[in-house]
Amino acid sequence: MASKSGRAVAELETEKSDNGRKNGNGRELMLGLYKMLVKCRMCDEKARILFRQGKYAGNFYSGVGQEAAEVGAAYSLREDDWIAPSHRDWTSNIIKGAPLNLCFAQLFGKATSPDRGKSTPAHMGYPPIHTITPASSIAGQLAVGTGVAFGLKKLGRDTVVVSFFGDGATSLGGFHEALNFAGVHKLPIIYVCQNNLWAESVPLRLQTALKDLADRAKAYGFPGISLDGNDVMAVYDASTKAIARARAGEGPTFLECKTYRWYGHSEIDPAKYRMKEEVEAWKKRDPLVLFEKVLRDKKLLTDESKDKIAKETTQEINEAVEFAEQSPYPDASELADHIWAQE
Ligand SMILES: Cc1ncc(C[n+]2csc(CCOP(=O)(O)OP(=O)(O)O)c2C)c(N)n1
Ligand SMILES: [Mg+2]
Repeated sequence: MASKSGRAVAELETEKSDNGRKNGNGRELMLGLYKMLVKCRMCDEKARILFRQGKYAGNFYSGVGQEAAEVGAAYSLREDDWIAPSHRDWTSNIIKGAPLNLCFAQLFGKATSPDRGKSTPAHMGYPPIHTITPASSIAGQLAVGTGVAFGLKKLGRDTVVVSFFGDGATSLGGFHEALNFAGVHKLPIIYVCQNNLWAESVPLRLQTALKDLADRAKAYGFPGISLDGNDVMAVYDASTKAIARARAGEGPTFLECKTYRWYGHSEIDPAKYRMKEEVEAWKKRDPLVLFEKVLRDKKLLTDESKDKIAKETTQEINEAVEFAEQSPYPDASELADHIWAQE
């Protein structure tokens, strides 16, 4: 798939900032995207190590390999916009601006986490930054995100929702009901499908006879676009346009990001159902390495600046892990607190 990076950057050179992240400057934008990709990759890899060290219970669903789709889709969101993440989107909280301390406290189930240790580790939401705790049932979160978009429209706000989900979710009834409703009511929502070819051990060819999942949007009367989900600028470009469309009241867009998860469905899945060759071929299309090459060609990244970014990120992560480790577990007495609204 051809990269859209060149066009996207040229357009962004003249674009005005609406979230403090674009700064009307392609250079700053690209470096910002790169740093976020690195942060998501390093946090995710750290989360995997911590799980294997037995530092926290439950499970973890790694998004390594899918960072360009995650970062590209959510990076240009405004503070007051919303994200409805699924099980593999723990890092969407990081992209939206959650402090790393809270993200790692969430994994550890500590009292300092946003839900005070109530949800399963990777099911993180954080109300102040408008990320919604994932619903565990696949496609369940699509109804929640769509409901929030409906509420925003009723309130007359120009805020939008990014809904993240996988290829497997598109086979379930909840997906079709949510998209149908959003099409009818022209809701301000961007449906971002991370098509990683597998739903746990079920391959895409047993999920659908379609070649492009984006074609599903035709049935609901709004645009569907298939993208190289490992090209961060291509995803950013498409997502920025979809967000602008949603803000203008023109309704939803479906973005299918074709990508791949490097590891098992979760940390307890050795993923023996996949061919080694398939995994290796996708690893050669590492979204970070692909973008690094773009930056080096534009003289925006050197060995030195790359090392500096990695070192600073490592330190930030280490401090957050220490905070999480030292935080107390919630007291048993608060088991039933924060579940029902207080009178
Ligand atoms: C309704 C329902 N069925 C099954 C599960 C178990 N489950 C959790 S994630 C998952 C796979 C989802 O695949 P996909 O939507 O492609 O997302 P991915 O895991 O690839 O990111 C399954 C089957 C569930 N949580 N909910
Ligand atoms: Mg999948």
